Amino acid sequence: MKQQYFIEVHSGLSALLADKSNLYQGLWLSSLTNSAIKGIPDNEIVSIQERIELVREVRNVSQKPIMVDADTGGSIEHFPYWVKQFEKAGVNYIMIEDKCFPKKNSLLDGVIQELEDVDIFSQKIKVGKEITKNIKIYARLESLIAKKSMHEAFIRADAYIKAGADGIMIHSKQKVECTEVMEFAEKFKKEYPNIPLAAVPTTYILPNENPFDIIIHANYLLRASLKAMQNYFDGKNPELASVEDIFNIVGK
Ligand code: SPV
Ligand code: MG
Repeated sequence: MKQQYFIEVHSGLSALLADKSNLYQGLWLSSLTNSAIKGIPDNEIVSIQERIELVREVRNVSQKPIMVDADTGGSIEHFPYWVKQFEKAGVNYIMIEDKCFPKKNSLLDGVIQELEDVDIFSQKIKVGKEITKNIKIYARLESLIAKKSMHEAFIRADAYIKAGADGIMIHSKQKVECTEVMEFAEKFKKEYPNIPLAAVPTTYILPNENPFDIIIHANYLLRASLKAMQNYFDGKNPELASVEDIFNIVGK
């Protein structure tokens, strides 16, 4: 698989801009930014209906592949319903993370992160796969976020692949250095050369040469626009887009 970059979008407008960029092959519908634009924390308060509404908004303006960050995926009973609704809205990939509902954002410092039971999470993947032929389901490993071992991450990766996961994401919040995701990736690629592997380098920096198939810039557009709005309120005289810029992007 040729390496692909996905960029976070949180609105039709950000999706229009991302759609025109050659830097990115896909769109990431982040739970963090879908919550933040509503002014609320990233802990599964935003309803599934609202998440689906954003997918529709984005799909309306872009044909690029959409990967939805579906948090924990809810309960085993609810997950197939989510998958079906996301499929109808035009999603290509769903990523679910192996934390307990309601999850807390993985990049928070000073919180205890609870991992879901391996068998329950594997079952969630299985029921999700049974309901769709079109959507790829990626399992996101939170072992390193929860301060568990690399060995634990591999036990989980193996179980999730056996349950039918189409790809794996290894998450980490190492600062600047990326030794843990690189160690994981090198071993993973030897053991599972045909399973796509994704990374979300927010707090760490990946070298240009790296073994990941999908690299997700998970919050960059929201952070860029937040900084511009903060500068405006701080009186820093930021450069503003013109209203013609708006017309040119969204139409007249
Ligand atoms: C998100 O973008 O919502 C993510 C990635 O899940 S992170 O915030 O790094 O957990
Ligand atoms: Mg998220």
